[in-house]
Amino acid sequence: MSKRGDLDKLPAQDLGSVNTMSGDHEVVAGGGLLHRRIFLQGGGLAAAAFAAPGIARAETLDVPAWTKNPEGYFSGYGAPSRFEADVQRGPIGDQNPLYASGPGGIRAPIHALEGMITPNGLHFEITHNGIPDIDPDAHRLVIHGLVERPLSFSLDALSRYPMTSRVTFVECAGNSGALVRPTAVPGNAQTLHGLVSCAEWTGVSLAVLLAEAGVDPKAKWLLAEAADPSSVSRSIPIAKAMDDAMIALYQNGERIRPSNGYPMRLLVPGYQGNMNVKWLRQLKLTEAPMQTRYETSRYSLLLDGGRVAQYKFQLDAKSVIVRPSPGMGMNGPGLYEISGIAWSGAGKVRKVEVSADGGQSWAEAALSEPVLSKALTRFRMPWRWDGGPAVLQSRVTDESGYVQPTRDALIAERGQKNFYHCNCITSWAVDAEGSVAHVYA
Ligand SMILES: Nc1nc2c(c(=O)[nH]1)N[C@H]1C(S)=C(S)[C@@H](COP(=O)(O)O)O[C@H]1N2
Ligand SMILES: [Mo]
Repeated sequence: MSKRGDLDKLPAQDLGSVNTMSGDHEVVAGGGLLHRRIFLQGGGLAAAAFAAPGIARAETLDVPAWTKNPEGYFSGYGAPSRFEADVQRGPIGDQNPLYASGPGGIRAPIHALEGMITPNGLHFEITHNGIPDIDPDAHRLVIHGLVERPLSFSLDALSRYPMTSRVTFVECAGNSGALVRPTAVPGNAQTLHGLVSCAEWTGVSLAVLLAEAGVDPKAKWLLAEAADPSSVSRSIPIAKAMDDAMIALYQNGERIRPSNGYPMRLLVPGYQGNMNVKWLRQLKLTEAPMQTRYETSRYSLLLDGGRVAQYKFQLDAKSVIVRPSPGMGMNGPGLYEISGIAWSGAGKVRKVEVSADGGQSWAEAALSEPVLSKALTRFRMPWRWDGGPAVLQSRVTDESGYVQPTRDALIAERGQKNFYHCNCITSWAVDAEGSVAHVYA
């Protein structure tokens, strides 16, 4: 690939010496899916099998202009190569991504990234009312309510506690919600599924701070409230707070970005994005949930028959193929690597299966290490595209045994009245010209 943007051509790859009937290049499912062992360490044959037209016999080694010009200087804070300028977050709908203030969001370019970590400048963002300009020295986090000792922490004070790090995803409960619409919208991986990102977050375990304040046994919930103009506030079960919640201070090694909650945010791994309260300023321990706006009017699931599923916090397992995906044309028949991301709010990804025939047959993909609990997991699947129409799907199973549902199954269970927690299988149709589109299969 010469560029990473929307109009990429995937590299055409030569079948070379691949024997589709034997050994490591065995066809294991319809549409030309090959055994994942081609990617596993020690497989050894991957390089030869993927020999692409871009690889030529080496005869000369040019000395281009850049080799002769020692240009370029250090910078205090680095930026990506100018050739990567089209790797950008994208607005939601028609909204201007450069809004100066107020509510909005911006989606991560998941189709243009690799591995499991989202660079900080590309992490998706949702803000319900602007991005506050918080002075870290003046900011305080207050823990009060049903505690023995109400406490107020400066950023400095928090930084004196032992810190922990964990790699975890944050996903908006509204991510992928367009898939409940009656007809398939012509979106791509970013516009349909870009409200998820994954970072290494470092901070202080919430259990440590709660122990410091002394939890009253009557406390069953805590209200987490923000210092931004939207005052996002959510009720968090005390069990989650004591389990793996964190007051995050760092994002991928540096201070959290202003738009992601600087100088501190609540992190509740695997729970609805909205509960990861950014710009956190108070935790109030209570006996019961507080029925805040963001757990009543929003982020609750309206079901058929006038019922509402409230306090469904955990995000169920989801996966999506990002390469190929709409906007990336195929470049002739041959071998391709299908690459995608999978995650689950319940724990680790156990396996991802891929189909090239619209779900009639499946083959297991290779998972890239490390596979971490409640983190994005990269999967890869070797595919020999014969140049004909194909429908690509991925289906994740998590360590709890939960299997990502088909769209029909999800709608049968929940109806189409709400778009939250939409985690059904996505279908990308590849046509004979090699263009890729979002379809319902
Ligand atoms: N204070 C505050 N916290 C917030 C929000 C907000 O608008 N204000 N948005 C929430 C929503 S809806 C989501 S999906 C996540 C997004 O986190 P991110 O912007 O770091 O990706 O933050 C949550 N925390
Ligand atoms: Mo969200």
